[in-house]
Amino acid sequence: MNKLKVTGVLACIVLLVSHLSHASSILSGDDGYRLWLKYDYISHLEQRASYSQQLSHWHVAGNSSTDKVIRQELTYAFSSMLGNQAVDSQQGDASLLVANLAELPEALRNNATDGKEFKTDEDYLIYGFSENGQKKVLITGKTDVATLYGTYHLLRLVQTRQSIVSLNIFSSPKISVRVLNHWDNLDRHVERGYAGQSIWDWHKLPELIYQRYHDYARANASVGINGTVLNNVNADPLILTPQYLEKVKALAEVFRSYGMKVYLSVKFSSPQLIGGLETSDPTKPEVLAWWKQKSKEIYAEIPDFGGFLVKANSEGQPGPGDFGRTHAQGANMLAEALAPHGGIVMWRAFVYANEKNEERSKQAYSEFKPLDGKFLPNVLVQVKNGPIDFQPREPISPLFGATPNTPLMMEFQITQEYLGFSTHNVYLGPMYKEVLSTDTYAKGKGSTVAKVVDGSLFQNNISGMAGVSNIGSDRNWTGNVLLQSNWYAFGRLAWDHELSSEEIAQEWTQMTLTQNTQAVDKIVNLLMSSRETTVNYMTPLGLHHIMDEGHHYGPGPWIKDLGREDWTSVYYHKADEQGIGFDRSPSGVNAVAQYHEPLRSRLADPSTTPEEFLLWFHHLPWDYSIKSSGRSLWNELVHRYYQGASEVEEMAKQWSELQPWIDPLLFAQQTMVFNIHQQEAKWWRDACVSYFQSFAKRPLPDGLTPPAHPLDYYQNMKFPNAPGRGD
Ligand code: GCV
Repeated sequence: MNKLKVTGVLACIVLLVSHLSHASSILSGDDGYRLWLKYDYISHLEQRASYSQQLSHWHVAGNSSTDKVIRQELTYAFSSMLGNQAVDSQQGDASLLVANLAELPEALRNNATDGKEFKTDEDYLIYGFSENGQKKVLITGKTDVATLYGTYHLLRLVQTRQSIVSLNIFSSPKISVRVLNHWDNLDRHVERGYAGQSIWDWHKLPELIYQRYHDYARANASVGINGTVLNNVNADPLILTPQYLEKVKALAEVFRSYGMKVYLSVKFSSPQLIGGLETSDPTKPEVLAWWKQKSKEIYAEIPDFGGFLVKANSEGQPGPGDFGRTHAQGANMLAEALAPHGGIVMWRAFVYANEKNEERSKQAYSEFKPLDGKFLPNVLVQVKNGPIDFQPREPISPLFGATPNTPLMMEFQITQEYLGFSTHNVYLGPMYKEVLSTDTYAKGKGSTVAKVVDGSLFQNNISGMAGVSNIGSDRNWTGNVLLQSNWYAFGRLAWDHELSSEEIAQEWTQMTLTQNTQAVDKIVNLLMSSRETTVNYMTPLGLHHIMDEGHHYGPGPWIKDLGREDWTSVYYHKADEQGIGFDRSPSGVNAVAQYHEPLRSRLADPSTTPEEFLLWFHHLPWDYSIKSSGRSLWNELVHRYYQGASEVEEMAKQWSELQPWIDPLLFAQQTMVFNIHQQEAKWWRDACVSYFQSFAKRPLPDGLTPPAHPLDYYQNMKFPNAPGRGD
């Protein structure tokens, strides 16, 4: 064989091998389906022995369908983590006892509950005690669902290798309604969904119940999520027809055992669209009668139905405004229909209309503030965290703290509509925490958003938090395993907003990815900085809504001339030769007036506005001096774009070093995601820097590599088939 031929053969082999290394057929392993409930075998001998000793005999006292779920979970978890060393046994012999408070022997109940007040049916207690010289653990609460939550807590302790000796953990949810919002259409398209199709196979329901429905409910229960809104807020009225209610009922029956209620998004004009009425005016008796009858029909089939979520008079959806009525009149009519059955209305405050001729960030406040106190007790007004729309960073919505007599429910987005879809690795725990810990000053210092939302600030008797789901039919549920952490973090924070995003990241990592402490630290660091990194390469210094039009995939700061001014990017950044930013101060649209003092004055002045919100509230000259760095605004903007993109490279590098500790399949998949993430962060950087440079007309700071292509290259990129589009 001559040299040329040898080189040729070698090249073929190299090509084949590199091709194979991307072929899934040679890799088997963790595909992410098991989420954080993997229960991997505890390979450390001493650890396993110590847990086995403590958990060797367990007993679940009750016999409800939830108790059966607990039994199944313990059987599965212990056989998986400990080998078949733990057995379901008699109550007297059990070292782990799961039992309802009411059924406990009096002495044990008194000792265990000493000084603890069980305020809700979901509160649980995990209590370690000794009996006849044997160490035991009790999980108890007023209901079987409470003990299910306690069981998941105990399993989490084992999964994160914590001690389960002498436990005395009492936990009570800080928020009562903790729900996912699925923006899933009945044809299985998920609006703003980036993980495949809807997990609800409406066509095959009610007969076909996928195991996935159970696993979905298990995952939710394990983090304390107690409800799900099955369908898109841009609602199809058909959901309320008998044909679909039968399917809803089938799902409700699965979820009930896991403590999850089912809710539905409803179209306000349903009485006309499916009820044959001539109007949907909430003041007309026949309209109320229709909703009452519909509610009766639903509760006859689903006695624990949660209630309705409504998007009204927003982005083309019908609402009470169509009949000259207020949001309160619309919400109250539905609330009246649901009240006899114990249902609630979650009425969204995401409204903005052309006719009002008011700046978009101000409209929700203007419309809802005057309605404070006008809603019935079973109505929650659901408010997005920021005043515009789930941007990588927004100031808080000024509605938080503005309605002392109306409970406000938080709406977070878990799916990444404006955060790079499912190929950008962004852990949202820090963002949720940033919002929740922001001070509204509504009742003086310390009036945090969390206290508004959990009802403690204004003593509301109902509280709620919703997360727009990132779940789809993808085998790994969320399109990218790292993004499972956002579903997880949402649930954990909805239960207890005082947890830190770091501890949540840590427990999620240990349960999902690896037990190696060094690797866990690395991953937690990577997760913790990921959101700030994303803000840097997408929307630094308070820029917002500069994504490409419609689908919101990729950069589009040049977008203009759409049906509405406030759908364009140029409306939001207002870049010109003088400077950049939206003047929402008193010299501009005065959106700051909607906040309480001292926030209002702080945000009114660029020198006291936090830098992360500078261009949200102010239009500033390109040479404005940035306090923290001494750079000019132009140089700072460019610096942050470059910093963000290089941080993603660093994240990818960190990830590549984790190979020894991560399942090979999961590692390979995630590595490919990181490759996309790196490319897209650079794309964001280059497109935005080129575009803004065309106004700033200033050079890039020394030492930076200029964008790879001219501006029109980025402007001409088109993605007509980007996933998750709204209709
Ligand atoms: C479900 C944004 C999204 C829409 C979404 C809307 C809403 O505008 O782009 O897809 O509609 O918010 O929250 O209602």
